[in-house]
Amino acid sequence: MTQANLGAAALNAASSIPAAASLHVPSYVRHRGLIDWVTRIAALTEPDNIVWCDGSQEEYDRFCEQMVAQGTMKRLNPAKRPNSFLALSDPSDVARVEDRTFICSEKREDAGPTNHWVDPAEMRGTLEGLFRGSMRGRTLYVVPFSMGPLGSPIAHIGVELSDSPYVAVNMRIMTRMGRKVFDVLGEDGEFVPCVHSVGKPLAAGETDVAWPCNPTKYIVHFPETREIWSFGSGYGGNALLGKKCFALRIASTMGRDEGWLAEHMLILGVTSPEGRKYHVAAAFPSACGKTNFAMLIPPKGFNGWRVTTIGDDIAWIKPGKDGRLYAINPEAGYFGVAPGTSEKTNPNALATLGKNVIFTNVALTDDGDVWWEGLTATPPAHLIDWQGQDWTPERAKETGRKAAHPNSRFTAPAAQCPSIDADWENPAGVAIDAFIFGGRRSTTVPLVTEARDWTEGVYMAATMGSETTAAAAGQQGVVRRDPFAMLPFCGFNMSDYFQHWLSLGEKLAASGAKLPKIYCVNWFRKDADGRFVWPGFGENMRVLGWMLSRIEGKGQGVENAFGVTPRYEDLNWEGVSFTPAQFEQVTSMDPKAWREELALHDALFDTLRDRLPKALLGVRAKIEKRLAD
Ligand code: SAT
Ligand code: MN
Repeated sequence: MTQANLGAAALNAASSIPAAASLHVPSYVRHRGLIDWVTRIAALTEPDNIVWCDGSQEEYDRFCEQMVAQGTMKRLNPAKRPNSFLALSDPSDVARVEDRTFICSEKREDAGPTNHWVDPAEMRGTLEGLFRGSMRGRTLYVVPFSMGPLGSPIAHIGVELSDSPYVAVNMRIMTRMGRKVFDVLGEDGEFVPCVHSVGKPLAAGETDVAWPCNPTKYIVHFPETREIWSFGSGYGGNALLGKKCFALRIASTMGRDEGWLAEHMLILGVTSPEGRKYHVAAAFPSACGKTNFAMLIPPKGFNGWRVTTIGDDIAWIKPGKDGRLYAINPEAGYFGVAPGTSEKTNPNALATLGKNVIFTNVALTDDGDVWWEGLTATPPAHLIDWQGQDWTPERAKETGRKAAHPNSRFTAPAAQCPSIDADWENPAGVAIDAFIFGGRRSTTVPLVTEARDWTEGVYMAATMGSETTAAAAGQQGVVRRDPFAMLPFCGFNMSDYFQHWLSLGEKLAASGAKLPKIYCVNWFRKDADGRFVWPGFGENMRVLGWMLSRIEGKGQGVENAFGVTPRYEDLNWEGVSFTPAQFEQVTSMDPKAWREELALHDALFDTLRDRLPKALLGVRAKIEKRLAD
């Protein structure tokens, strides 16, 4: 970020700029623009103290101790869960707030019809009102962070100014946070300025007794000046600004301008028994099992295969000199959904959670450990639930009260994952062989389909639909279109985003490179009784195995209305009993349901019509024709 741009970042606040001395700027911070910006934000928000985070273990321990002393976090039993904590949020602050999330581009059309847009000048006025004095009685933490390995050509830097110590400690797990970032920044390096306040100033002598937040919430992005302002929430995706706000919304616009991709994708490696290694990036909406898929353990029948984890949520992907696409995981930790995580569904995640974890909104056991729905088949006889209330299985049966919030989370260091890939911190990234797009659909969409070409793949991804989950506030279980699993995370016009994908494909193809294959999957088909038919989890390896056989040019499949699908005999069924009839249930394509599906694609395209790439309508026409044949 240049100094000129930082000027734009400052709200005209300078009422009482604190003396430079009260900033306590460490000697290793040499970036004048950054220091000026911190000065201006401090003048606006009026914190009692300013702490420049160095990212050390000692500092992390100190912040955690402070929160324990205040009662905003609880230390778990060190014998069971060393160096781990539980935070319980305000019951109103448990998920991302999409209706309070704004993309304030200069022009409304650049945010597009699927984002909430407010004129940037008007929004700056609103923010100035909200942030003025908002940190009174609190400490402003200066949190420098790198998204991606420090100094990687694919990485970028941000600095978050937050009045939440919970944010500071979570950012230390989720990003490369601390002093070294200032070395990379030097005197004038670029960074994305992020300002965050829980929006609850304290009176003199007052301290927090519970999770601070404000009923009024604003999660605001200025794509042109690459700034983020977040007010009123302490929850992950709203407050850990390196994650969805920077690594997706702002980074997607950087990618549009600079010719790369910021995607809501896990990245995994698969190695065959012969030692051939492939890399796959896969997009699913929040809370659809990305973390489980990224840490998959191959089932019986896949002896000698290995799946390794590079990332579980976000991928930054840049074209290399050889025309291939190289991906890094910009994060350094997992902010995963706890409920449903178990020894059976994801043993690697459970092993990752052994120590050094911050849990949010899970239940507390009587011996000072954690529990959530799905962790064990039988719940403990007594718990303190996520709202701090006594909880027993009997009473829960009557009331339906969950012990852990459905969107309760763990924050854990990626390095603790047993399946972590040897290349997960490789600054050059890993070369992507396939993209997978998936949604949660109980009907209509088959288990797996391979796009015949890049454009058909972009169509599949663009028209993805999914039943909504608890990761976002709002009604659950309704199908909504979620193009590329990016609907809540794209920082610009979705039609321009589609065009960006199409153009990138054309450019790479023109350079003679082999493009990654594109697949559409659905693990979530249900039978007439509402039960999942596909066993999922480790068994998803069977689908992955088919994809790899296709990449190697060996696997068979049949042409379908919507790409190429495997027949029963094209998958390896060794070690599992899954009948051809069951396979039919998860792969069948009902022409009537598909005509209805196409009508839903049309509805999306109609919303996006102003800048919609014509090529997508061409694919749609071909699907319709094949359905009629
Ligand atoms: O809340 S987060 O955005 O960090 C997690 C998610 O919704 O995927
Ligand atoms: Mn996510």
